[in-house]
Amino acid sequence: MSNVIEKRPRDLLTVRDGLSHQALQALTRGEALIVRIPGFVSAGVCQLIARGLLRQGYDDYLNAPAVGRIGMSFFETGCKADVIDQYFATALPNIRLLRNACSPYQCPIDVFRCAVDEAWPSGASLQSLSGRKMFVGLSRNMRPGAPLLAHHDLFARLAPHDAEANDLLMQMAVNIYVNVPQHGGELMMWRDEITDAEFLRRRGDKYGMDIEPLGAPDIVVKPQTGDLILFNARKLHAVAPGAGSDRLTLSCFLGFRGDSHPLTFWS
Ligand SMILES: O=C(O)CCC(=O)C(=O)O
Ligand SMILES: [Fe+2]
Repeated sequence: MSNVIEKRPRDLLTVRDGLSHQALQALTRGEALIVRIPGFVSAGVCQLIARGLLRQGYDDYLNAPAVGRIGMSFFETGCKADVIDQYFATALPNIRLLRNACSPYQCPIDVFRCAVDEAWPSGASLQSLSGRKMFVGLSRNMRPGAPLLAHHDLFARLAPHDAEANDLLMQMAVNIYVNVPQHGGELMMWRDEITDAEFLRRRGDKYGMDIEPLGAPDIVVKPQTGDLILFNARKLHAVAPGAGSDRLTLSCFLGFRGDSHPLTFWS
């Protein structure tokens, strides 16, 4: 008879002493679904960076109308060769654009990249795809009233023939919350995973699935300004519409390929 007790992952782990190896391992070992690090950026600096981002200005996603962004998400390429070329041509210029938008403050994604490299024994670096450096640090603007539809994020779907996109053991989503509306804007997550084929069928011609028919989410987290939140992006997740002000984030993915492999960053 087995005396192994199956342990359900903790829904949310709040870490108050900053990003650490243990905090990252809680996710990679499946011990937590969401890790929250409060105060990664101070509220005062967030306010100033928010101004810089809004001054820079947001364009809508090519394939997700009503979601504003600075920089391009690899998700927008949708396996189209010309959009993939556009993504790589703008990757490094867009990293610099975001850095300038945050200036004279440090771009929080740059600080995050250093902190992960320092915390993870095998280090961490910017993801390349077939020798081309990817973009990292996408800023999203969810305007009042706009939800982010339910979805999971899967690198391999977007680069089915690239080895670097097909050897991930986990894809973590990373968000730094630069401005959070007073009401709404919660991150919602469902514990059950669905296959990508089922996801693509159920989302139809939209980028994600409507939230209502999914029923109540298993986990709801209201981010606070300055939070760094990491989660397992393979779980269905969505963002509730906010009210009052824009919901501004800086984001990336973090790829895990095993304890002795470097982590990688991309957007
Ligand atoms: O903005 C958020 O809280 C989550 C956005 C998201 O879907 C992601 O980072 O993968
Ligand atoms: Fe996502």
